[in-house]
Formats: sequence, C-alpha cells, structure tokens
Amino acid sequence: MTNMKQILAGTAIALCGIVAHASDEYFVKELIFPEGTDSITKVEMAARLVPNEQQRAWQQRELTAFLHFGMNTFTDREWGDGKESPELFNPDSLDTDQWVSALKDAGFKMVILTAKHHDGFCLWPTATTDHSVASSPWRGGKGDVVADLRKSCDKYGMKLGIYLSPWDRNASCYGDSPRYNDMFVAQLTELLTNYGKIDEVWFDGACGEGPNGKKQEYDWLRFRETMRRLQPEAVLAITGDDVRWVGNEGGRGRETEWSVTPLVPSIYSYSDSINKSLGIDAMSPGIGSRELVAKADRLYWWPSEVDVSIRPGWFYHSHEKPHSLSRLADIYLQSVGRNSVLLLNIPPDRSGRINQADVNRLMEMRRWIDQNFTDNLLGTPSATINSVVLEEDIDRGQRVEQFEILGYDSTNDRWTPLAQGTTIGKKRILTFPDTKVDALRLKILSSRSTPHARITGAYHITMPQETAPATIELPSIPTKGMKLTTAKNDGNFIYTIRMPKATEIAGFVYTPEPAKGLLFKYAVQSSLDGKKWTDIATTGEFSNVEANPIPQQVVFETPVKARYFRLRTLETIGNSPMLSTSTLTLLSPKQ
Ligand code: FUL
Repeated sequence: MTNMKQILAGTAIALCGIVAHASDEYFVKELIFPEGTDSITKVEMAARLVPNEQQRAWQQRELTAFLHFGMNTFTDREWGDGKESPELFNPDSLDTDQWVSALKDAGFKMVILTAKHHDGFCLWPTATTDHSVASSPWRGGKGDVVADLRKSCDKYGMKLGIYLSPWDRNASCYGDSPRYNDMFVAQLTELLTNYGKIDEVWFDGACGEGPNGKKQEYDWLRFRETMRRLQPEAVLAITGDDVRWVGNEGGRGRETEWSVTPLVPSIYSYSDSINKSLGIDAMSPGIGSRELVAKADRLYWWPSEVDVSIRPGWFYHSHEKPHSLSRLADIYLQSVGRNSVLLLNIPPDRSGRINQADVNRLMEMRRWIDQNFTDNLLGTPSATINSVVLEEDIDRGQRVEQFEILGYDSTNDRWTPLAQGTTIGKKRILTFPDTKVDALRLKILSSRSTPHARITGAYHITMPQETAPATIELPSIPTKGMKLTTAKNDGNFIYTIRMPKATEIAGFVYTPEPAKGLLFKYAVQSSLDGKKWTDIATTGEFSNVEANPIPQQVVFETPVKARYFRLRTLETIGNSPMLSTSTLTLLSPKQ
C-alpha cells in the first residue's frame, strides 16, 4: 500500500499566456505598471506582488478578537448619536483580565478594542474632549479601559489593536475638516504613544450622515503618517492600505479571494475615480480577476479580513445570544479557510465582563478546531478524509487561479476528483464527502506564473449540528386578516397595517432585501381607531443595515395595544424598499 502522500504541484498545465522569461524580481505591497505594459506582462507582474513584513506577520495570526464595548453597551444601541451622557457608562465589574484570558484560551493572538465608536465616547481619559471615561462615574472618573486592557495583554502575551472611529457624532468640530482632523490626530497620538505596542489600527469606513449631515474631509494620509511614525510595525486596516475589509459582516470570504487587487484603498484621493472606472468596490463579488488586472494601472497586496460578530449585533444586547457552534464553524471555514484573517467580535456586557455564554461558545469553537484540524492524516498509509488544507507560498506571490484535488484509491487503481477551487493564497480549506484515499494529488489548472502551492493537511472533520437561533424570539402576530396599505407623503412612504382586532404589539422586525433598497431611519406610531395616533418612536435607526443586512428586531419599552400600526420611512439607502407583511412583521409579547 502506498503511503498517503501528495503528488505535488509543478504539474501546471494551463499557464495560458504567461511570458516565457522567469524573473526573480518581486514587488512589495504596491505595483504601478509602466506606461504601455501589455495585459500578459501585467498578469505576470501581478504574480510577483508580495506582502510586506507587517502584512505577512498579520496574516499568520489567523484569529483576532474584536471587542465592541462602550456607550452603546449601556444604551442598548448599535450606533449612538453622540448625545449620550457620560453618566451612563458605569460597568460594575470591568475585568479585562477575564476578557484576555478567555480569548487567549480560545486561541486568539490579538484583541482590537473600540477605543472610540461613532458616538465619540472615548474609553480612555483623552485630553481632546470631555466626552470620555473621565466624565463617567466609573471608578470615580479615574478609570482607563485602554490602560487596563494593555496590562492584561502584557500579562497574557496578547497583542493589542485599536479601533478608532473617524466618524464622530459627538465632536462639535466634526465637519469642520481641518479642526476635526487635528483632533483625530491628537486622539490617535495619545493611543499610539501611551499604551505600548499597538499591532493593528482600525479606521472604520462607516459614516451614516444623511443628506443634511456634516461632511468631513478626512486627511487619511496624515492619519497614516502619524500611525507609521508612532507604531511602524502596526498594520492599518479597512480605510488603511495594509488590510482590506472583506466586504460583508456575515463572516464570508469569497470563494475566489485575491490578496492582489486593483481595488484602490480609500485613503487615496483617487480611489473613487479609479474604482469607479474599474467597476469595483469593497463589496464586489470579484476584485482580482485577470480581466481587472489587465484593465488596471496599479495593483496592491491588500489581503482580506473577515469581521463578524459572535452575536447578531456588534455591541452586547441582552435579547441576543451567541451564534451556534455550527455557524461559527462555517465562519471559520469561510474566513481562515478562504485566504483571510478572522476578526471575531465578542462584546463585553454591561457588567464589564465577557458573558459566560460567549466564553462557553468560544471554548466550543476552540475544541472544534483542535479536534478537527490537529490529526493530520497526510503521511498515513490510507485514510478516509473529507477535508484538505492547501497553502500557497505568498512570499512568492499569489498565483493559482484554478486547481483540482484528486484522490487515489489503490483498490481499483484510480484517481478521482475530490474537490475543485480557484484561489488558494495563505490558506485554503476545502471540504467534500467522506472518501477513502491512499494518495492525494494537487493539480494546478491555471496559474499566473509558476505555482508554489501544496497540500499541507488532510483531515476527517465533523461539522457540528445546528442548534438554537441567536435572538430571543418573540412570536410574530399572525398575518391572517391583516391589511397593509402604502401611501406616499413628502417623498416618504407610510405603511399602515390594520389588524382584524386590537392586539398587543411588543415590537416589530424589518427584514431587509438589499437589492430593493434599504430602510435606514423610520418613525412608528400606533392607533386604536385609525384616527388618533400615538408616537412609539419618532426617529428609529437601523444603524448598520447597509454593511450587515440581517433582520432588524425592534422591541418597544412596553407593549402597546393597537389595531393600527404605522411606519413612516425617514431615510432610505438606495431605492425606497417596498415593505409587505413578510418584510415588516409585528411581534407579540412573549407568552
Ligand atoms: C461598521 C460599524 O458601523 C459597526 O458599528 C461596527 O463597528 C463594524 C465593525 O463596522 O462599519
């Protein structure tokens, strides 16, 4: 019996159009094509674009924890409006040792804290604003969450990253561009000077200012220069040019995930015009094809980071629960297994601790990874497998465009295809039905230049069974006899639901259909007779619906008794979504 071994690449059989000369020249991080470069040469050069040192070190980490904690934790919101009183921030048992030790046990190598989210509340005692922990009752105004976390990271050997939201709904100078840029640089300077080594800086691209909002022109290059000067080993993520947002908040890398892309990072003033001319943005399904490379005049090594929360929201809400192990296992396979780093958010709760339910789920996830990906069956004489792990030597670029895995069965002396794929990159995990194999072969079907890829593991994995949903569900009110009418007023839509009889309503769910446009801000009212209306909420906001279009559940402070329910759209994203009783569901109080 043959040892199960891999019969390696090198069998590149479709190096279509690649120039004959092999060059040893590599381009680090960025590549501008000389004028007149033809498309064949461009593809060949794209194959020799490689990460810089910081990017390489970042990519090895695989798992980073995101910590969304701040004012929203205490107001039960996802985006604060900046008008919250610092008095509200008062965790009674904040314990960063508990955060970091749990995350360390779960296998994370770095944590990134929301030092300031869009509401502008700073978790460190900044000199730039009073809107910070220094004005809160927590530890008599003497607390500093960033300093606590730094200490815990040192204690447990964890790296630290900082999320600093450029969008600031509290700063009065926001929109007065030079003044706010100075303030932002001052905040960044404090964070990158006073808290030891910072390994990742996260500048969120989100800005929900509507048509009447303030328009801030960010000085991205100055922000980047500040960061490079103060923390030269850190990577700059999202609007930064070291690490790219994967394009969704659902935990999915692309099947075809290129780290080499003509997509221009938004720190560059020309990003909009170039990206528009190429017809791509961060959310596009494909951002690295040969066709795009051929059209481009510059390329970036800009690898993908998959940010997703362990719960439906980014901040802790008591009505939500952590996702099932099965969902987390899928997320792992579709992020780490698709040439990405997984940035998994675990939001501390109001007490200032990571909730035990999340700690338990993280440990289940750790055990699942260990149980399934420790026992490497490569090298055993014969085995039943259902998963292989592939790696490309990214120090020689990302090259493979299409491949196939074949398994050899000595009983009938036959090679059969087990799985196919497109890109490999740093790591690619493939799954397929259980198959007994005695040898494995990686066949490269298409590559941009000589491929340097190999199978590094073969496993028999068990996917967890789906369990409970991630929200505490309120029953929906049956739609039988319900009538929804639509009217238009001042450019806004008014949806009125009439029920067959007066009914207790505990809240409602809006299920987004992104292709039809998104509801962003709304007002809701109720009535018993359809004439006299009572406000339930005059302005509600589905804060993060564009990046994360999951069902949006709104639970009223107290249930209302009504025969009529009315929702008025105040602001939409894209077209006005046309709601129906299947996308606007009324909830009944829990029985
Ligand atoms: C988004 C933000 O708007 C969310 O609130 C969250 O912080 C997520 C990581 O990024 O753009």
